[in-house]
Order: sequence, then C-alpha cells, then structure tokens
Amino acid sequence: MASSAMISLASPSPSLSLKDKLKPKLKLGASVNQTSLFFKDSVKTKLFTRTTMAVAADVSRFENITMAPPDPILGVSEAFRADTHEMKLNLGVGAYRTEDLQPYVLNVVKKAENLMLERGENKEYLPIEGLAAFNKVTAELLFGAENSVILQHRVATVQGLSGTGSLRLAAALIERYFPGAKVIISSPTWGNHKNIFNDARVPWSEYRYYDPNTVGLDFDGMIADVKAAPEGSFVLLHGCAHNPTGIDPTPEQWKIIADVIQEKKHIPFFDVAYQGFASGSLDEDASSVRLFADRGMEILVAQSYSKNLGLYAERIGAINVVCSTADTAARVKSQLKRLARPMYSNPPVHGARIVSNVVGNPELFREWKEEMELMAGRIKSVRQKLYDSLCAKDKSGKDWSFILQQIGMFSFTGLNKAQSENMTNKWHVYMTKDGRISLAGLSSAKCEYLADAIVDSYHNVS
Ligand code: PGU
Repeated sequence: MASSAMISLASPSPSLSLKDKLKPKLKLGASVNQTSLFFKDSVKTKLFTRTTMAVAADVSRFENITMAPPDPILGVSEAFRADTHEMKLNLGVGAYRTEDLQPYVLNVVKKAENLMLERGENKEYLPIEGLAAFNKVTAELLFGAENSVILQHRVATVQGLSGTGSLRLAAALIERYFPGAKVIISSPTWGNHKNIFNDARVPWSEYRYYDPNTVGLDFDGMIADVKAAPEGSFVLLHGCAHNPTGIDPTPEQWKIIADVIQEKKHIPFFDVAYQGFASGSLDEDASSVRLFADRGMEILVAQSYSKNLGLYAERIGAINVVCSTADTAARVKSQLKRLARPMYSNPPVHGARIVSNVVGNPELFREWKEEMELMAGRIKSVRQKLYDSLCAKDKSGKDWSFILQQIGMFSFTGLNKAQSENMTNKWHVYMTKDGRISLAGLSSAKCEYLADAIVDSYHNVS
C-alpha cells in the first residue's frame, strides 16, 4: 500500500522509459528508500523533490511522539464501553443518568430548543465574548440579579468553552498579567486543574484539604497552607460539591477562609461546576461565591452548565472576573477577548441560547429548578441506599457514615488504587483510581451489587 501510494505521488508523467524502469523494481519488492535512490540517481531535480516527500512519509517526523496515557476520568468511559459484562457499571465520569442508567436530556432543554427552532435563529458568528443574553443571565444566576457587583457593572463576563475552557481562559489571563503568581489548589482536586495550569504555564502548588483519617475536611491544614502561600496567590476553590471528595466547608468555615484570603491579599478563584447540584438550590450553592463578592473582594469565577443543565457536549460556561470598578471590568473583559481570539475565535451559540432561554424565561426557569431538584434528589436517594446496603453487608463495624456527609455527584470512598482496580477488574465497576465514584451513574437497583463490590475490595485487597 505504501509503495503504490508513493508511486502515484512520485510518477505523475515523466517519460515512458522512466515508468518502465520503475515497474520491475517495485514488483520485486523494492523498499521505499530504494525507489527514492533510483529517482535520486537517475532523474532530474524536479523528481528529486517528489522523492523527498516519499522519504519523509517512510520515516515519520512524528517518530519521537510517545503514546499518551488514557485520561484518568474520560479514559474510564472508553474502558467501560469495551467491557461486555452484564453487570458493568460506569461510575467514572460525573454525568447524570436516569434510574435506568440512561443519559438524560432535560425537558426544559428540549423546550428551549423548540423555541429556537420556531424563531428560526441563524448560525452567524457570535462576538468574541459570546452571546450577550447568555452573559447577562449567567452572571445574574451566579451572583443574584440584585447584587451590587451586577448593578455596578463590575463583572467582566465572557462566554467560555464550558467550565474547562473558562478555567483555561482565566489561566491565560493569570499567565499574561500576573507573571510568576502561583495558583494554589486543593489536595486532591479535579484532575484536569493541574493540566490546565501546566499547559497555561501557571505555577501551582497544593493546599491540604482532605483528611483520610476523618474522611473529612482538613480545615486547619487548609488554613495554614493558604496563610503560608506567597501574598497575592490565586486560591482555587470549588464553589460547592467539591470534586472529588464531596466535602464542602461549612458556612462558618467559608467565612474564615475568606478572612485569611483577605488578610493575605490573595485572589479567590472559584470553580463552579455544580451550581444547584449540591443542595438542589441554585442560590444556596452560590452562597460561597456571594460571600466573597459581598465583601467587595475581586474574584474570578468559572461556571459550567454541563451538569446542572445536562449540556455536557454543548460546551457552555463562562468566566466572570469581579473587579473593583466598572472601568477595570471593561479593561479585563477586553483582554479576555484578546486572549480568546487566537485560541478559538468565538464560542459556540447553541448552548448559550439554551441557557439564556431557560434562565431568562420565568416559566422555564421554574421548571428547570424542579428538574434539578429531581436530579439532585435521585442522587441523594442512591447515596442513602448505598449507605444502607453497606451497613447491612459489612459486619466489620466500619463506619460508612462519611458517605452520607458528602454532597454532590460524587462519593470519595477511601478505596486506594489497588482496591479501585479490584472494583473494575473483578466487579466491572468502572471508577477513577483515586477511589471516587459518581453516584449520578448509579441506580437504586445496583446499590446492593455496588456495596458487595466495595466491601470485598475494602476488606480483601490491601
Ligand atoms: N470543574 C470541575 C470541578 C469539574 O468537576 C468539571 C467536570 C469541570 C470543571 C469541567 O466540566 P466542563 O464539562 O468542562 O464544564 N468534571 C467531570 C467531567 C469529566 C471531566 O473530567 O471533564 C468529572 O467527572 O470530574
């Protein structure tokens, strides 16, 4: 195949005699290199150029590129798809499933899409900063429409490629305007945070967050590390439903975190990927961000609609930068646009229209909140059922109540790498190797099976 592809490249229409010379050599199985030599030795410059192309195809210029490992989260879904076992369960990716373990498109999303079809909206490019109606409602949803940061036009909001793209844009802003500044991230955190800051060339380090002994928050460790970070660091915080631990600070603890950040002149950088999914209430889940905004602090907030509106593949989210004045916000926004332009030029319109239709329409907004409560409620009920099943099956006296204390889509089981691998290899339960399971991918019917798998992995694998 390689040879024939090369012949068509290398012999458009030289002389007849040249074609004749070529044929027997190739039939005898001449290698690409021999053919090239033949060209080089006997034909003029014009053909020599073509031959060089053939040599390049033979020894790849990409030879030094090694195989990348599968992604620790999205790679789990690939492995799941390849498994044919009937009991297989995908608890890897944080994506909501119905009780039948099917993906779910929200009714309000379908209604919003119908509205869009009725209006016959066009597919012209959006401005670099995204859809104006989306940017307005997304900032209002986050801070509250009556919040002074909104009324005083102090928020620079730019539509991003979902949560990930919005975080990446903010990282680019940090890299450009705060050279050398460090981002401190929780240990552990969502795995892609490190990739995002690495690729944006923003230095990062970790602050303590999870205490394996209590399977709870290491609050003292967190505060000590935030205090110890160089003044003016960016502190990455999960607005609610911390991923992967499912452990959030209490309202009192949030106040102390805000005190320390203010004292140290750090800049809070919120990642809000689960607004509405932690408590079922959009306002309650935004209370951490609002606490900081109400103190007049300058903050960054990345938002995502992947989970709460189920718009995973639409890639819709935003980056909001709260500034001390409207004038600063305007300048920051202009620079965010400047960063976005060479990266992806302008964002996709479909998801932005869905969000602006749902959030901007009182009737659809009300329906959305109901659907979100249903989703959050289903997750809470499987959380309870898993806990009950574990208590019933595990006779060792181990306390599993931490599962009930965690919130959001995930449960951090405390299973180590080998135990997590046993879950997959023996029980066909797909999950990340840090012991995280997505309860959004669990049904009531599978709780007992999952509990069997956890008890076996916990007690029989060290
Ligand atoms: N931030 C956090 C804390 C997240 O958990 C996620 C998604 C995102 C941002 C980004 O989501 P976007 O879809 O880009 O808006 N985390 C999920 C989804 C899979 C993944 O790793 O992207 C998860 O399973 O952890």
